[in-house]
Amino acid sequence: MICLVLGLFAGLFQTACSGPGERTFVAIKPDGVQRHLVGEIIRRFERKGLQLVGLKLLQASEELLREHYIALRDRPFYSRLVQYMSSGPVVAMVWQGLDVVKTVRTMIGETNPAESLPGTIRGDFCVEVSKNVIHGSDSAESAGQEISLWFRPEELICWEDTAEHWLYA
Ligand code: 3AN
Repeated sequence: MICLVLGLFAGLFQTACSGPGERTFVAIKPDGVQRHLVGEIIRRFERKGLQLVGLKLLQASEELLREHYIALRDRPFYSRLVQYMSSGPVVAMVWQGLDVVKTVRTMIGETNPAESLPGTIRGDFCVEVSKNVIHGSDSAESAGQEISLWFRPEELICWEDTAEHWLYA
């Protein structure tokens, strides 16, 4: 009974968690992990002022990846994309902040690295669209779907970010 009540309180705390802004899903793809870019990429988001609320290294199943890329299922590269994404571990993350979906997409750059400006992650670290290092949700709606596909609610941590006072008016 006590456990049930404590669990309910924990659940309430999770859903009541309200930092500034919204959340987005980010994945460092197998090439990013193999090329030891994990620290560099996390460093960029942290320095920007975004808050990390979920993080794990995992070998994604083909089933998960097929679902994740379901909108691209009719594209000729779909199978290759799923294969590439399952070829090694990925780092899955959830970041929170004001306009975080847009901010992260801007920091990532264009889908095609050749069109990504220097200073963006794809502009700085890759050359080919089929090995473009990182994924970031393209809208608040897909962020919500992707976060619940990759993370269980209890894997997302509500924590007080003391930098918030210096980042937001
Ligand atoms: P983004 O990742 O920039 O949102 P999407 O959603 O169009 O771009 O594509 C998802 C992923 O599919 C890309 N990150 C890339 O890995 C792969 N991809 C997109 N276009 C191509 C293509 N023409 N050839 C091979 N892979 C592609």
